[in-house]
Amino acid sequence: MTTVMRTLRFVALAVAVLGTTPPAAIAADPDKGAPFVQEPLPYAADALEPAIDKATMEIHYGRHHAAYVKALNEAVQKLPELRTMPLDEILAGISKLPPAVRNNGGGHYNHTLFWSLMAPPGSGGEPSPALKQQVAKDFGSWDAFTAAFEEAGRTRFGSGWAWLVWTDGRLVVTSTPNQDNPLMEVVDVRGAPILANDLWEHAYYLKYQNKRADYLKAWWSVVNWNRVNALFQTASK
Ligand code: MN3
Repeated sequence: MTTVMRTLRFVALAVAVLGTTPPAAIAADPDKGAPFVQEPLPYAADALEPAIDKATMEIHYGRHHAAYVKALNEAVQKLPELRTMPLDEILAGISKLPPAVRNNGGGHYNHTLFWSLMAPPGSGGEPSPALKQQVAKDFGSWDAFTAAFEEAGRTRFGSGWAWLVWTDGRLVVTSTPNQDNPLMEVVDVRGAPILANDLWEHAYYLKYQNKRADYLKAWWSVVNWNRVNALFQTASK
């Protein structure tokens, strides 16, 4: 990789962290034996307290997400055509690929997006007027939207994700099992992810134990609305 390419890659990462590109921009690096890379957390492990405790973040990022990236890299060793494909393109055709790519590719994509959708309390900004207007149109009110999002999280049985998705010119709340996501052609609601919350017990169990509903309520305090606004703007234009 040349210095220019490295610089471009750094700029792309910086732009991604600042929230002006869609989450699809997880590129594989064919120069590497392991093409998929776990980028650094955009904040310290204790930065999301009290909603999410430091130990949970350390284990979630350092073990769970890292394991998805490792297993995805192992899975694509046997599928060389995937080694140069952006992850969003891989996920869009997931029904033709092995379960290891679905589970670990989804896991890598979802967690990379998830970290970017959170920020230390008080630093994530506010929902934009455009987002608020669209939410009012599609859900009736902001409170109706947050209630629907929490309900999607509460009622997903077992492990999965709650989503706010832009699809067919409107915002929809949905949930997926395991590491599936709205990019995959196999899910109920396909579209552009705008907001996502991790419903796996590993995301909250140390602090909240069986009280998933309490985690879902506390989580609003660490949403990075600046990032959500940018994803909505990109998806809806
Ligand atoms: Mn997780």
